[in-house]
This record gives sequence, C-alpha cells and structure tokens, in this order.
Amino acid sequence: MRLDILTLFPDLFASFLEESILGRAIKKGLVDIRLISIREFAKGPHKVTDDRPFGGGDGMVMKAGPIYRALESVERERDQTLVILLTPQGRGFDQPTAWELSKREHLILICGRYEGIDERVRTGCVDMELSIGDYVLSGGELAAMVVADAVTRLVPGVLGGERSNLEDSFEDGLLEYPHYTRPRVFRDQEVPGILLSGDHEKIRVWRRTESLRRTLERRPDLLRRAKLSEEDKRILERLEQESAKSETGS
Ligand code: 6GU
Repeated sequence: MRLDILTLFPDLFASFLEESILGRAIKKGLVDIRLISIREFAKGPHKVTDDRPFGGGDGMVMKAGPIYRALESVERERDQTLVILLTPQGRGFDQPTAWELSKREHLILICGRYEGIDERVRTGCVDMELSIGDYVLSGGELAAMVVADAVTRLVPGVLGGERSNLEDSFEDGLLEYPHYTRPRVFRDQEVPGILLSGDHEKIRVWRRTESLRRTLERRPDLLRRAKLSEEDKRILERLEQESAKSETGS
C-alpha cells in the first residue's frame, strides 16, 4: 500500500514512522509512506500557505494553490487512489472504515489546520473527509497518524505472526477481555484461577464472558451492532440478570 501524507509539519511524523509495527512494515516494503511538505509548493520568497478569510473574521485559511500543486505532484494509481481530508467535519473514522481503506492501493491524506482550509480543496479534489472524534485538534497531523496506524495494520503481512487482528477489540464489535502475564501474584492482586487451569475450553468461555461483561458495562451501544452467537446471547442474558440482581441488592 502507498500512503502519501500532505502536511505543513512533515517532521512530526518521523518517530511515529520509525517505531514498532509500522516501522517494520515500511522496512519490509509492505507499506510505502511518503511525506509531502505543502510549504514546498507555496509561491514567493516567503512560501505563504495561508491567508485572511474573505468576508473577514479571525483566523487564517489554508490557501488552495499549494495544496492543489502538492496533490498534483503525487503520482496516482489509476482508480485506486483515494484523496482523504482530515477534518473535524468529516465522517467518523471507525474500524469498518479502516478495513475499507486497507483494501485500496493508494491513499493520499491531507492534513488541514483546524481553523480552516479553502473550500475549493474539498470541492475540487477530495474524495472523503474523516474525523477521528468529537474534540478539537489544532491540525490534522495526529488524525493522519491515527488513520495511517489503524489502516496499515490491516494490510496483509503487516502483523506477521503476531496475534491476528481478528482478535482485536472492535473486530467482532466487542471490547477485549482482561490480559495477564507473570507474576501470578502482583502486589496482592492475583491472576484469575481459570487462566492457570490449563483448561482451554473454560478459558475460552471465561474470556468471552469478560469481553461481553466489559462491553455491557462500558459500551452497551456496541452490543447492538456486535456479531453475537447463540452462546454469546445466553452469556449476556446471565450477565444482565446478575447486574439486575446486584442493583436490587438481593
Ligand atoms: Cl481529522 N482534525 C482536527 N483538526 N481535529 C479533529 C479531527 C481532525 N478529528 C477530531 N478532531
């Protein structure tokens, strides 16, 4: 997969791209990530990339010209290139969207600054607008890293022999069960006995139960969309009865 990131702050990406899973994926040649500095496509001795808004008001607006020229400098894969603008006004980025994007050969991510970007960037060259949540970031750079990370780990081969991404939270629409490693007792807190029992079937049921319990307690909204088996539904019924009981104090 090819990923081109258009930004005013390319240096922000350096350590992110070197570290861990993404860094290895780049070294293995599974993903090719390039940073394009929008400023290099600005004109004049001062390389100005923003200007005052028509109609007046506070704040500056990113000019369309440098972004258009930066985009035109990126070679496209026919029918496979998707141009994405990171903006709080975009559609919410989630795991199904990450899967959808992971199937493309080429993504171009444009990092806008929060205050604004000339509307003609949206209307003239953007295929999709994405937001990573309902809060304000000063620029799209952190959002671009979030999207790059979530998408590239779904590219075949990137996760290698590690746990499959199908086990992750959100892949089946549930939160993950609790994890433990050595030591068995840590500051008076013990690992649940079942995990030491060696009984794989019991461990599987325990994990599924805890996964469902967490989702029920913390993100009941996810349960409505989750893929639930008949076993899951039985477990959930029991968990709901338990919590009803503890609420009435009986
Ligand atoms: Cl994509 N950009 C900015 N500036 N703020 C955000 C965002 C994006 N997503 C959530 N907040």
